Amino acid sequence: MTASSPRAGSGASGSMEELVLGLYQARAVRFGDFVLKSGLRSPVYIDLRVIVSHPPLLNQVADLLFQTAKDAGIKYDSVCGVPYTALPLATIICSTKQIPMLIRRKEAKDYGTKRLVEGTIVPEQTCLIIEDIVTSGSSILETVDVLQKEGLKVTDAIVLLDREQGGKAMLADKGIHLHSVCTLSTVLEILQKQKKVDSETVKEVQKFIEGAVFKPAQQNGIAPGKRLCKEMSFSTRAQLPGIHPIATRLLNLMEKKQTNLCLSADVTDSKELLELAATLGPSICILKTHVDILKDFTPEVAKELRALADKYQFLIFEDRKFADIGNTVKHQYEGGMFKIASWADFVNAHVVPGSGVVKGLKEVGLPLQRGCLLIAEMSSQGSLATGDYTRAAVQMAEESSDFVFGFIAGSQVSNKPEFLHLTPGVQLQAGGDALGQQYLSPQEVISNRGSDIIIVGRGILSASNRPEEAEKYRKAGWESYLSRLGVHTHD
Ligand code: S5P
Repeated sequence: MTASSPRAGSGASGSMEELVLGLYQARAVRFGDFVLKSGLRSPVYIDLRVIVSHPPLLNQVADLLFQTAKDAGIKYDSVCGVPYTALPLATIICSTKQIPMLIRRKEAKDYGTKRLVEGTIVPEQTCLIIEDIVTSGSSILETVDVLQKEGLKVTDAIVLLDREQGGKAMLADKGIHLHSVCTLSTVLEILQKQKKVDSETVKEVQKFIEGAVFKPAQQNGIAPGKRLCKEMSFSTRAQLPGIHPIATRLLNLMEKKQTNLCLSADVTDSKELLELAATLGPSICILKTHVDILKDFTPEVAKELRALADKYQFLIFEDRKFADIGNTVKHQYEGGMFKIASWADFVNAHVVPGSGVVKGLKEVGLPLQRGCLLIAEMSSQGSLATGDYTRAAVQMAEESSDFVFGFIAGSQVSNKPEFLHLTPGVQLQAGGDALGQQYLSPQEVISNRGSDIIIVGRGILSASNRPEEAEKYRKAGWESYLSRLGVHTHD
């Protein structure tokens, strides 16, 4: 028996119907028009947390999960539920079947001081993972990761409901076999048969699911867990509820000017900077400055740059990379000779100081309706901004989305469409420089790695005809965005 075939643990299809109807009656599965946490609209909403309020259903689900593991012949020493919904399920299984349980802590903040797994860990023993629902498989993988770091073996995961959005393949890619009690197709089939849902809705849900499939890295060339298909357009994202006003402005002007090119105006002469802004202005959505490399900065330069930004409709991004305690960055942002906050639409910050850096910047920037990007990854060789560091940056952004609207990163690091991704280290020709910079093509960055905006400096600045070269980059970036939009379910 394949684990994902429509089945019930007891083997009778009647039990499967009973389960699905139980879930429907408990309102764990609902149909309508929902806006998901990611901002996507969905015709189906599944929330299995409610089953704790229905003890018979809770017991039934726990039993089916256990039976599925048994039928698949999995051998294991302990059980761990993916927090939080699966915790009571794992508890019931372990209590009724007398199996040792492990609890994974979800709070990742105090890595150094807190245990990440509670219970007795016996290295080399096998732990079975229990989960309520799987979409991309990323929650299960997080738990696998934690358990494996503790020396445990993890080979299998049992899930109540597989949404069939690629989670099984994503997990298989990481060596984890996913066994599901039932699939979303089975749920739809049963509810349609029971006349709880009409065929129109079923078709709509099927279309939604097909348009949002996650694929393993080697199939799509991007990191696991990334949304490859059914991309939202920039203008749709501009209207997402709760999106930062700077992101809205930027996305709208990108769509209007058909450009996702940010010019990295790394010149040392103010006149040259203003000339670049005036001649390349129509081709770009952002002009990025390093104001501290200008040898002749005056407040007048900032004023003129601001006027050109308003005339040609681009945003000004001061690439200051703040990286100090909140109180210091506040002064660096607001004062000194550059008074960055008074003219730059947005800035960026390293996350290494912790959330204080964002809090400090926010005190100055929020009243001025400014925004901030966090540096989640860097383009330079040997960058330490990877793995847990990148994840911490994403978490920090999510916690301050009233001020932070995106990332500097080499690829899409968050699948929340309200966050923008800007990628430096871009040239039409691959390669690098002598100081560790590494270049990728616009196509690679936008189409394959899921970023939104290319940041280009020397690729344009070293050309003899800069406006012509900027247009080349604009076209390459925009076409890559369009091709990404055009990719539907299959690549
Ligand atoms: O990881 C990074 C982050 C940034 S903001 N790598 C980068 O190169 N940058 C900046 O992007 C860098 O400071 C420079 O201003 C620009 C890249 O310039 P280019 O000439 O190599 O295109």
